[in-house]
Amino acid sequence: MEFWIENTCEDRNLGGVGWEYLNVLGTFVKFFAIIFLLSIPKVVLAEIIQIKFTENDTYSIDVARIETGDTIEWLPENEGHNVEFFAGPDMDLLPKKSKIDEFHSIVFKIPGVYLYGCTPHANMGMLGLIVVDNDFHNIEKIKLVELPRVASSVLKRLIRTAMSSSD
Ligand SMILES: [Cu+2]
Repeated sequence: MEFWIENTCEDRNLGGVGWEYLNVLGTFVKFFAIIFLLSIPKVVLAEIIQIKFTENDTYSIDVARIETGDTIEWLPENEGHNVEFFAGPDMDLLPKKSKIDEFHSIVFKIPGVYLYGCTPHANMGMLGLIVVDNDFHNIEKIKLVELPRVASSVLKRLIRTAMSSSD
């Protein structure tokens, strides 16, 4: 009788050790799974948005809403256009201007609103807005950018579009 009880206890102990081991292993697996899952979205969510120069002297996307780390590529699919920045969250550090008919690519790292246009056609309203991280902190400065009448009304429309889809 005594022997039988001892034996059961030993079995139970062994079983206990086994479960503990599995629990520790499970915790490790969960820990690394979480770390893994947390690290994925940052990589996957960095997007590339492509904007074309159209035959109507416009940009195919006039209001682009992106996140920090996203890239915008401008594709010179029609001739005679480029990209020049007029305003942004950091006025001392505006993205660089592109040459006419050249492919251009910029990674946006500072949240805020950017205004750009085509050097030869901005006055006619060939403008684009980029909103990074839904951040409108510098929108008043964007509104103050001086442009000729047609361009100025285009800018107002772009700002309305950007702000109406901001939620
Ligand atoms: Cu142009």
